[in-house]
Amino acid sequence: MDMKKLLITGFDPFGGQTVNPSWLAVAQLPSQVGDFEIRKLMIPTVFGSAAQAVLKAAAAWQPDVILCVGQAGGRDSVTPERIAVNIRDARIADNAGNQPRGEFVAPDGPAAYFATTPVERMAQAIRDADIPATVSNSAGAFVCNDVLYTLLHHFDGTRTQVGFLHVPFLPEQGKPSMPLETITRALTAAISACSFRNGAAQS
Ligand code: PCA
Repeated sequence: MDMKKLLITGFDPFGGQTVNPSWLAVAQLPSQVGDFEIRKLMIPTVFGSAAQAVLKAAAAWQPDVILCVGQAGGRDSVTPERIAVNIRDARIADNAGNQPRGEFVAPDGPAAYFATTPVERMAQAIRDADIPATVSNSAGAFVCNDVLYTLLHHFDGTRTQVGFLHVPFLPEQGKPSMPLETITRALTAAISACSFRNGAAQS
C-alpha cells in the first residue's frame, strides 16, 4: 500500500482547565490509520508559537495532511471547521498571557481561508461511526483559529491539506461532554475521510 503521511496535533490545557481532550485523544491514536502513517504533536495554547511548532514539524516530515484538534467547551458534537479568519480576538489570555483584541493573524493575508480537508466527508464519516458531528462555520478568533489560518496561509496553493476539528469537553470538565474513547474514535473516522481531497467549500 502506498502510505501517506498525516500530522495530527492537540493542545495543552488552557483557561483554567487541567486537561485538554484534544491532546488526550490524539495521544491515544494508533501510529497508522487506513493508508495514513500518523505522527502526533502537542502544541501550546499560545498565539503564534502554536502554529510555528506545527510549521517546524511539517517542514521536517513533509506530511500530506495536517489535522489540528482543539477543545471547544460548550459544543456537544465533534465539529470539523470549514473556515479560518484573519483575526486574533481573545476573550481570555493564552498560556503566555497574550490577549490580542482585533489584530490580524497575517497583515498581508486575505480575510479568510477554507479548510482544504473534506469537511463534510469528515463529519459524515464521524456520524457513520454513530458519533454526533456537524461542520462548524467558525473556529472562533482564539488560538485554534490562529493555527488554522496560519497553516492555510502558509500552505495555500500547495498539495499539503490542512484541516481542523473541535471536540467537546470530557465528562470531568462539565457539560456538554463526550467520553475520551468516543472522541478518539471520531478522530480515527475523520482521518479516514482525509484520503479524499477537498474540491469545493461544501465538500
Ligand atoms: N481550544 C482553543 C485553543 C486551544 C484549544 O484546545 C480554541 O478553540 O481556540
